Amino acid sequence: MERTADDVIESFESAKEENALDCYRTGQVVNLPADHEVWMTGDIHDHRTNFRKLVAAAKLGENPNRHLVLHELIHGDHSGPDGAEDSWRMLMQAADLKIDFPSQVHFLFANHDLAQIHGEGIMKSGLSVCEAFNKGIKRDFPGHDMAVQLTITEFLLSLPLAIRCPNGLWFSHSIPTDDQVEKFDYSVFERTPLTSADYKKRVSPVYQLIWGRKYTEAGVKAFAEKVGAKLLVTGHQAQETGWTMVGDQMLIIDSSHNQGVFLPLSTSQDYTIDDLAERATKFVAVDLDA
Ligand SMILES: [Mn+2]
Repeated sequence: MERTADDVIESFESAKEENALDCYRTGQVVNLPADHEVWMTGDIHDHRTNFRKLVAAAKLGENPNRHLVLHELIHGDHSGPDGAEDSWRMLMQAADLKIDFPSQVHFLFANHDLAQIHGEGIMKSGLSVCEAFNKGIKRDFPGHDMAVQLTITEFLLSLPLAIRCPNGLWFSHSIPTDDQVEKFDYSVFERTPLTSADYKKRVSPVYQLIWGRKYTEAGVKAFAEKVGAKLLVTGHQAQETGWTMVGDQMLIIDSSHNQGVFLPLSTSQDYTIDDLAERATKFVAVDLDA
């Protein structure tokens, strides 16, 4: 069924409110309860089969103590001949899922979200992914595209930055680079509401958190110590085989292709990095008809 602009705006507004009211959220961090399950994912980038598998396999309705973490859903490969790209639909499906399961679905703010808010910054095959995204909205909501874009911006700004579990797991889209770890403004995780200064390009804490790459084992260790975490799981960096380790405290996972993985975990069990890697589940191995 095609959705009207009013209907889409209402969904994103309700999901935005659910993000703000998330019963486990304090400031910009979601603190999951003990003895629950959490399925961490990597970037999805409008991979529709993986998203469908994830939601179907998670059976959130039948598993009230199971949480699903979603991030970097937008900017994928579904584009029309006019360059209009379609990933607002996946973002809306995720927003609807948050409305249906407000205490079980949690988002992480990612750099493609920030680029979309700023309306610039990421090119793919010579085209701006943000312009392509807006073009899709313009095509699907003629005359209402600015209102839909605005509600999407507000929804994206409502996403938390990190998730913690009682067993010392920390999830965020990425972490700051080594040279930023010391001076990083860690108060960003507690402050609310954040201001535009917190989202500024390059210099802001949000930007540094979600754009960081090429960190070393020492950088990972320093960041984990600063936030009081034992193990970090992030996305952000593409992984052909699904995941990679950085030292013995960080796992980077990718959910945007069929060799991609998700990570079903307990919020209380004591894990090592090898335990995490062992739990990485390939999307290609998820057979919904079985
Ligand atoms: Mn990213």
